[in-house]
Amino acid sequence: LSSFLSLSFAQSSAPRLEKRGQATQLIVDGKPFLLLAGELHNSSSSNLDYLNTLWKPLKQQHLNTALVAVSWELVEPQEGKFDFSLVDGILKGGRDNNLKIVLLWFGSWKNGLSHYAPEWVKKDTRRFPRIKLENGRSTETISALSTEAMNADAKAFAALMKHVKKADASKQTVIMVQVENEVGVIGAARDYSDFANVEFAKAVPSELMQSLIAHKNELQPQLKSLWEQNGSKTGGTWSQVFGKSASADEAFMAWNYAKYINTVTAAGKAEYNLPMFVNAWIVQPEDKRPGDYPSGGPQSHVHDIWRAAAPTVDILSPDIYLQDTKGITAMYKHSWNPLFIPESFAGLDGAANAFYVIGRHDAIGYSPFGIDNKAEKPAETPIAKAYNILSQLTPEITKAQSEGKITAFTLKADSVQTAELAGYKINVTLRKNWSGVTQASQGYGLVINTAPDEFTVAGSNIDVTFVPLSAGPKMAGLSWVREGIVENGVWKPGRLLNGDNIMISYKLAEQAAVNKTGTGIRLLDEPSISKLKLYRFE
Ligand code: N0T
Repeated sequence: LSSFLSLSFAQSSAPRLEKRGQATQLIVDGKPFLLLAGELHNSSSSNLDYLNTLWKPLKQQHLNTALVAVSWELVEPQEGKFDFSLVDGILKGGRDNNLKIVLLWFGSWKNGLSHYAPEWVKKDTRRFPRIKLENGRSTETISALSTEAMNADAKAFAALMKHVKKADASKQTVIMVQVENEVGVIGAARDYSDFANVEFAKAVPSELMQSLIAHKNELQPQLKSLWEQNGSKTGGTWSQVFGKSASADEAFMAWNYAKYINTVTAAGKAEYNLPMFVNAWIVQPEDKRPGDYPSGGPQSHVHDIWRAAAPTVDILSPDIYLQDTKGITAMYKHSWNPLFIPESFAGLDGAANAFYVIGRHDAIGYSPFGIDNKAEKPAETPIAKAYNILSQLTPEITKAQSEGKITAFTLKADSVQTAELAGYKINVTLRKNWSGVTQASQGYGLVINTAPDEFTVAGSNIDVTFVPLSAGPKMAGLSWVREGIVENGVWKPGRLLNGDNIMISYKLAEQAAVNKTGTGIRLLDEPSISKLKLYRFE
């Protein structure tokens, strides 16, 4: 009985994704958790002496989580012989340094290729067939249509998750797992091996057709129009349903990758049911067709195919190495897909993105890639400063996410950005000086509605004004602004900000007339938190 009790306790309290109000959140130790994370370089966790030099600066950068690779080649160097010593070292490093861990399973694929498969898999190309390109050339990529490879990968991943459960379920260092890394065919739109050609000529599985039909009104626009352009068929071959273009090839590969990964994920979850996600190497501006970018990976235009084929995958995530964070995150956040950014920028861009995705899209977290790059002063990096603020505000932010009472901004150009929240239109511009001249090239911030007419504003280098949207006096000014910090979960008020420390400008009267706003709040370069109350006047 006691073992039954402890087992069910461990299971019921395991990290999980849960819909709380309007947001899907990652629940860790019973509370919503924001991943203020960073991903280590690919080889950093292949040697413990090396890895152990990296932990300290992560904590100094205010990270609460590290994304760390675990590779198939090191976990199962010989078939059926498992070695989890590196995994144990990663868990110990996380615990000793008070960091949660997200494991990245580099199994069959890493950036499209199969470099992380064990040697016994790599060299057995009969048992584990490779993708062939259109010109007949072989590749270093395991075919997503290989059942043998899928089962071998699933076995290894299940063994990993079984070990993690045994070693960690009572401590919960590992809070999420990424299955594979940036999958998809590179160099061709699909697998052109003989067996893949045979499959491609067959009918689209009815399981997929049924799912597309069931979700007809919420399909991603690109897939929807592709389907419609080809006559909205409810069955037929891939080319009949999705057309003669490379898009049919990509749809076919998406189905096959997602099916394969669903099997791997399900095998892992059967051992230890942690939240699991996949990540996409997204389409780059210079890419012309699938295969220029990994074809079949979880691109937003094939999300509906992934949704149908991989129900055990909890999140389809974008790796963002492009400037258009707003466009990309909008494409990845759906009513059924929470947002998590496993790879992106550090630096000022990263600081701004972290605020933006968490405050605007209810993201469960953010993670710059290559976080183990040596920083001169880790505690002073833009990410450190942003995460410091976000970690202080985490309970307030996650509550506001679930209540729909938070918004966020990131801006580089000197234009006004707006959002509506709690009966106000919020205008945000880059920080100006007293004479109205822009003082920064990147600004970011989040705004939380805490009570009627009261807000928490946090961030850096922005001016924020409020315009009432409800009936009554048309302008809003500041009743008061109070800076502060959160210590051990408690708001510690600092100075009352006024005079030069709010958004004062000699153009105030003009600004009021033109923008129809009263005085607002100015966040300086050093990221900070303030609370404020508005009053209304005419
Ligand atoms: C990422 C990272 C790491 C032609 C690159 C980004 C990580 C992997 N791949 O440093 O290798 O493991 O997931 C792909 C970015 C696409 C840009 C292609 C430009």
